[in-house]
Amino acid sequence: MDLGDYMSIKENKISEIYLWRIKLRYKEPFETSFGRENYKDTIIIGIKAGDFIGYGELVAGSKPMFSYETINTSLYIYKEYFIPLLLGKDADPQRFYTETSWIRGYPMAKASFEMALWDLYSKIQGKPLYKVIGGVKHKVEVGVSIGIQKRVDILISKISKYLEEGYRRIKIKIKPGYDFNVLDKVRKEFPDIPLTVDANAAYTKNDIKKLMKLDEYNLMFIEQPLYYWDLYYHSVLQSNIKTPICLDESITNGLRVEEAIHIGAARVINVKPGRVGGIKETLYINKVGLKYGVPMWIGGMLETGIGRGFNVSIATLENVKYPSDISESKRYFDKDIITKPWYMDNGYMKPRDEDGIGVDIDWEFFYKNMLKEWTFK
Ligand code: OSB
Ligand code: MG
Repeated sequence: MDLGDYMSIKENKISEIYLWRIKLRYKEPFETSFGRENYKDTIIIGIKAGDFIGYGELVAGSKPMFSYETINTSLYIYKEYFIPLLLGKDADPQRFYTETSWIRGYPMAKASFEMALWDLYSKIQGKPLYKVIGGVKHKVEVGVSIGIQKRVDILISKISKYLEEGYRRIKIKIKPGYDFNVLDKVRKEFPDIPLTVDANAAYTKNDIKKLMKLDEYNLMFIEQPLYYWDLYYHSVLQSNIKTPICLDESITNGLRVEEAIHIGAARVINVKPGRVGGIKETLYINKVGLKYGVPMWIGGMLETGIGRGFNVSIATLENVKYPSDISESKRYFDKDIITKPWYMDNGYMKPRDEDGIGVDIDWEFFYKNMLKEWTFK
C-alpha cells in the first residue's frame, strides 16, 4: 500500500456493521451425497465506512453437513469477536486476517467478513476487486455442477440443456449406487464432453479398488471421493489411478494444499474462498499451486449474486486453469438478490468493472426474503 491508499482507509473508519439472514428458494432442490437443499439460507454482511459499504456472504449452511460450521456458529463468532474488533477501525482486510489468526477454525465465518472488507477496501480505493487482488483474466471459464437426479434420463436431458447454454464443463454428483451405472449412460450419450464427478466424500478406504475403475471414463478429475478430512487415503487412490484427484472438503487452508501436494493426494485443487478462510488464503494457494504446477479452479456453494461476485473476481487469478462452478444466477434462482443478475456469454463470465465486486442489492426483493436484521454501531 502506498501512502495515498493508507490515507484513504484512515479517513473511512468502520461505523456500522449489518447482518441480514436471508432465505431464498432454489429453482430446484440440489442433492449431493450428504443431503438435499431446497433453500439458500444464509447471512449477508454489510460493513459501512464513510460513504462506502462492502458486502460479504457466508457459505456455511443451517446444518453442519458440508462443514462443521453453521449460520449459528458464525453468528457467535461475528458477535463475540469480529464486530467488537472492527467497529471504529480501518477497513483493512489484511489486518483483519492477521488479528483473527489466533482463532482456530471457523474459516467460513472469517472468509465472509474478510471478503466484505475486501469489497469495502476496493470501493474506498475506487478499483474493481479483481484488479486489487491481482487477477490476470478479463473473463473466466464457467462449468456447471448437477445434483443427484431421480432418474438418469433426467440427468441426461439436464446435461444437454446446460451444454446448449454454453457451459464448458459438466460436473455430476456421485455416491455409492449412483456412480458407474450413471457414468456408463452419460458417456454413451456424450462420449467427449469435459466431464468430472464429485462424490462429496461418500466413499471409504474399502472402495479404493472399485474407484480405480473411474479411470475408464476419461474424466478431467475426480473430486473428493473419500473422507472429508483425509489426505492419506486420497494419496493411496491417486497413486493407483491416472485420472487426477481434485480435493474440495479436505482443503481447509493454504498449508493443507502444500501437504496434499507433498504426499501426492491431489493434482488439482478446488478452491472455495469460504472454505479456506478468505481471499488472502486463496492468494497464497494461488502461489503455491503455481510453484508446484498444480492447477486450481473456483468451487461454488450455491451462492447468491454477492458470493458469486467474489468467486468471479477470484477466478481471474493466474493459477485458475479449469472452468469454475460459478453458474448464472438463473441456474439457481427465479430471481437473484442483486440488481444485475450474473450471466454467461459463450461459456465465459466477466468480472465487473465497477468498484469492489460491482454488485448492488435489489433492496425491495431482498427485504421480502429477509428473516432477520441485526445492526451494530
Ligand atoms: O461439493 O462442490 C461441492 C454445492 C454445495 C456444497 C458442496 C458443493 C456444491 C456444488 C455446487 O457442487 C456448485 C455451485 O455452486 O454451483
Ligand atoms: Mg465438491
